Amino acid sequence: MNDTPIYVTQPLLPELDEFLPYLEQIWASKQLTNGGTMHRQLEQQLAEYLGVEHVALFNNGTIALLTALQALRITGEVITTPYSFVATTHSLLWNGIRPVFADIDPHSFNLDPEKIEAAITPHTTAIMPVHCYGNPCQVEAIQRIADNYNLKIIYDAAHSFGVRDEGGSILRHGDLSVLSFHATKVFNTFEGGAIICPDAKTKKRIDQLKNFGFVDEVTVVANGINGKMSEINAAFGLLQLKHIDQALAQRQDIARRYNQQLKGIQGLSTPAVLFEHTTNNAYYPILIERDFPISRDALYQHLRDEGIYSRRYFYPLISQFPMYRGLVSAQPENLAIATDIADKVLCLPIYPALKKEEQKKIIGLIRACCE
Ligand code: T4K
Repeated sequence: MNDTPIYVTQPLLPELDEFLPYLEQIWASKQLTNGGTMHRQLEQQLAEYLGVEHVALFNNGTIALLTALQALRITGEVITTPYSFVATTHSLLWNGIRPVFADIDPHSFNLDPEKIEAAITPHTTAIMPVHCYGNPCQVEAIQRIADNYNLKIIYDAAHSFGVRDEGGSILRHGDLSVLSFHATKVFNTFEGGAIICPDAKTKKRIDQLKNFGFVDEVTVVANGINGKMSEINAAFGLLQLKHIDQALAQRQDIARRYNQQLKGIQGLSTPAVLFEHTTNNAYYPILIERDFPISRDALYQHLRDEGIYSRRYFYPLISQFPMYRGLVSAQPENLAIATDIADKVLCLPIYPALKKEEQKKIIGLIRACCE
């Protein structure tokens, strides 16, 4: 066993040799960005792979979220979760929208539909739920609320690459879904993201918004942003697609081993017992309860001391950060479940290249705390 640090994740990185032909093509074409061949191919191949109608690529997931809100002309208040990465709500602030936090469901760590309904005011225009860790939200209940109150739904699906339910891709739900292809994600383009669009008209508007609002050389219809993905990033995505099925299977194997070998530990819950649905194993969150021999933070530190960099995603809650904590909805009394989960969660390393002996070391260290 070597002493190389073991991080919570490592990017899916095919052999460098496999990437060189793509680079040669880009060099030969001299088209580096602004919707080149690689960009077009990746949009098409992703739509096929994911089983969705239209994909608009972006330079990262955050700009994609910003643009999704702009595309649907969302204003006023948006109901969202505090249990996510800050980019979720930062995208609201960048659009001058007030986030309204609602509490989460303890069986999915996603927005609780009942809490969404209770948070609606005359200013509410949309709901922004997150399929946290790739765990599907209660999409039907959320859709019913949106229909009843005439609200839009933008799913932050940053973690949800390849997640499906009985009817197909979970990315088909709501008005728009947004993916992240950041290096730490299941599928990565170094930096990148996408909006899943239900129809060609919506995709066209989104494509204009990610290109400064240009419609043609002399016409600008909106204060759009530069959200375009470069050819290098798109090419890397094309290469990733060739490896993604294997990568997802490797993640599943790792999750299964954790589930089996962390089963029955007093005070420790695994996703196998926590969640109703299976996910893409983008993350492996465990909960450390009070009857575990040491605290969550002590376990986090103990693993760190041994070179294992687990992460407390998502602690602190977004609602605890200075730009949000003054909001009435950000008060911990309003977010009891999210507060509790954030205090207990620890995401263990999971990524295709994680070696069996590395996983054994992680499991061994956790089990040793109980002896
Ligand atoms: N919505 C949600 C729900 C999200 O989770 C995110 C991003 C977004 C929206 C926004 O999407 P993007 O705009 O990012 O596309 C990471 C990622 O930066 C972020 O993309 C992600 N969520 C978030 C959950 O995690 P950090 O600050 O924890 O990353 P960092 O740099 O500490 O990386 C974690 C570990 O991964 C490192 O210890 C080592 C390893 N690593 C990381 C990178 C970047 C590598 O081995 N290689 C790498 O290149 O935020």
